Amino acid sequence: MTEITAPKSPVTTAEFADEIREQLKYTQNVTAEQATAADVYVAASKAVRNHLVDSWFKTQSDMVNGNTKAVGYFSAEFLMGKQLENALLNAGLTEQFDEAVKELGFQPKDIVDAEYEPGLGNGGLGRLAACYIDSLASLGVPAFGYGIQYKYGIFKQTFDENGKQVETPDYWLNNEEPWGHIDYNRDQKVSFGGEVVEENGKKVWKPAWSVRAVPVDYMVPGYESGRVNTLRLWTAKSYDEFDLLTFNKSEYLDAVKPQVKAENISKILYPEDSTKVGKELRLEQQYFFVSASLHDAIRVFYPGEAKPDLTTFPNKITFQLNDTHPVIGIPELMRILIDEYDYDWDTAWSITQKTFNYTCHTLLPEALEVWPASLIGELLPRHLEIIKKINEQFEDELKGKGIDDATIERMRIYTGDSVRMAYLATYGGSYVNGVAALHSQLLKDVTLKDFSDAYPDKFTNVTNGVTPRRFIKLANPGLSDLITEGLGTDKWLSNLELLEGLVPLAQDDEFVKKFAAVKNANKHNFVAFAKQHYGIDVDENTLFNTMVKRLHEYKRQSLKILAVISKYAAIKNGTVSADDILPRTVFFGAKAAPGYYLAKMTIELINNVSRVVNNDPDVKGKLAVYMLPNYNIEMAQNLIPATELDEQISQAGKEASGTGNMKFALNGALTVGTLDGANVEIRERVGAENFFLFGMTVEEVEKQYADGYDPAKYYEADPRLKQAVNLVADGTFSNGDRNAYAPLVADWLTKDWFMTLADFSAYADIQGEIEQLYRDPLEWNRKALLNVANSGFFSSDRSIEDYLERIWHTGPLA
Ligand code: F58
Repeated sequence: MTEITAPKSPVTTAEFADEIREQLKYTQNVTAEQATAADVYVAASKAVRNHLVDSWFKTQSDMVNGNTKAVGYFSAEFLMGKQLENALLNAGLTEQFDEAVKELGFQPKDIVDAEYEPGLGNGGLGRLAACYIDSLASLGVPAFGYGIQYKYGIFKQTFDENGKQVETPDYWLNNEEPWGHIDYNRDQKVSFGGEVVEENGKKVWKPAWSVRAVPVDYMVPGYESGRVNTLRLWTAKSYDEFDLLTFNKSEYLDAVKPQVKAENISKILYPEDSTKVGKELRLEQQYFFVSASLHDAIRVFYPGEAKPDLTTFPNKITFQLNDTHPVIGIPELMRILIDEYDYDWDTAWSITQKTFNYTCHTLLPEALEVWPASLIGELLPRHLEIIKKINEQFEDELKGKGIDDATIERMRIYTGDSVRMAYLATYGGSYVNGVAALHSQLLKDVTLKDFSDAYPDKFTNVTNGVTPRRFIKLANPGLSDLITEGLGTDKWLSNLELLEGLVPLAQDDEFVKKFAAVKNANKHNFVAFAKQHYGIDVDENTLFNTMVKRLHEYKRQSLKILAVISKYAAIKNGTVSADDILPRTVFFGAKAAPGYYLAKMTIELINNVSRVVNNDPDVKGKLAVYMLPNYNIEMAQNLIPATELDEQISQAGKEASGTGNMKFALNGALTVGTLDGANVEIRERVGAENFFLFGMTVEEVEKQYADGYDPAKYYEADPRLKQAVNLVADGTFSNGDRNAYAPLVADWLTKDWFMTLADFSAYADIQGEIEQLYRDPLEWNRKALLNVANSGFFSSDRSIEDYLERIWHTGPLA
């Protein structure tokens, strides 16, 4: 096998082992003999960090002193995953680390596993931000990720004895966290509330309270680029002194109230996914990190200047708004320019509009944030004034374009009682992009149609991507070695389109067999992982079929579980002969938002189907179903490489892009999916014959809505569906309790907004095709290999290059 040449590193194994020992001694204060895996993890992490410092400094000074525009990626979420292995890879220290820890008496895997995964994001949007900052650094583009260091990340998920989801707080900072450096000397003051008064003809905001935003810096090393960028996550601290007077009156809790209020701002990540949460604390969080970041960027690019020339600001940095969450940054930059730096409105507007761009990640109207004007007025009175003025200017501009009153009415940013953040972002920035070709088209045709008609040049597409470093190299070392062998180079890790070179090898049966062997080894490894983490015994001689993503009705986990139930019934009834049954293991992984009733009930149903099916001797060895708890990045890195069949079965027109679909294709799974989000582009690239397509198209869905959709009709028409629904209704999966899933069943039969029932027959039918192909391992693996070979487009490096060209108009440092 061709050896992967690690990037040159200045240290030997012996030196790196010494550096770890030094950290153990001087910062961990344990001897090498006393050290546990957790100690070595911290020590090694700090040692790696030290290796990155010089490149980090140089990147920062080149960024500030050069004339390459930087990127500021504003995101309420960065779902980073474990850091150590990634930092080692990008710093070119993997081999030294492996040998050094062995020398210290440990297995590398135990050290890497000792890291606690930070969960500072909900799902796709947060993970995308993490992939993008990895790619920015790898491409050598100077960039900041700006966000919040939540004390509590996404909740930890377990299931109770009835299969219900239980959420427990995830206090990830309970463990020593060697990556973030808290920099008390680069703090920013962020203020809230109060009122706006006029002083000498000028508006002056007199806030009621302030919090101290303190940055925690994470280095973001590029792969083989020699560049290290910064992820700056803000944590909230209180300015208020402890109120001694109140304390002396024995009212201790009242005395600490201001601290508690301030520090609450960065306490918890909202565990919502694609649903709106109109909570005051959330707006406080959004403003908190955006205000601190804007002031920080000015500090960084105009160091020590009391009166900087901020008309040059858009040449220094461009801000990408990751969904609507940071959009309050638009009026905030206006306020900073006008109130703090005395610019006139028009100059401020020109700077602001040039500086911001907006990425939309949804097609669900309810997920576009709308804030009550009263709430903004209370919390940010000056910003509400600015927003109103932006809206006036906007309406004038539209009139000037000859747009009719009814259209203007629909487009208003400020409606009199609320503020539409997506509209503010679209008007207030230079570009708007969707996250897959279909999504961007639907934004133009439907969601933001009026805007696209009025400002066609603003709209563009950047199809999402994922980082091949984490999701191929680290997650799937076996496949990585095979790719390198096949291509004769490891350059594909920074130029993923090179995977195309594998296409001819799909005709080489020996290579395909090696590919199949890698998949089987990954399945074997996952069996061990599943035993260790979940205590389950998975049969590796079955088709590994996976559906992992947030639990949402539009993603249609219901469709999958109904098909599983139908299959179970067919085996039980003997409708399929034993010979015709292809043994399958179905894995689900999904967190539901804590307040999302039907989503939580779906989890409970899956768990109970799992209990019934897995304990039924009649189906043993033929069908098994697992709802794996607490889906996170670590599970993804282990499960995706082991998966053979991936489920991307959302209702057409609802999944903006999906990024799991890309990870699976790149790891050699075949996809069963609808024409939705990036599935469309994946199928185009890997070839229709290498993708299991089923279900209605966007147009067919629209037609059904228009004609009046009746799910009961589908229930009556397909006996397989009828039987599956009946088994849920009759208590088969609830110990005879017919009420247990009544709300879910009622929803399916009377409403079924995402048309699960309408797509059921097509989905059930295509299973036959899937199973037929799987019986021919060589053909299956040939197609799976072609998925890998043709998915190079879905690297986040390519996405970032698209952003550079279409939106940011900048590039790597010289
Ligand atoms: C996801 N959105 C999209 N939102 O659903 C998915 O299709 C896309 O691939 C991905 O973004 C990346 O573009 C998403 O993950 C959230 O998690 C938000 C969190 C905060 C509240 C609103 C939803």
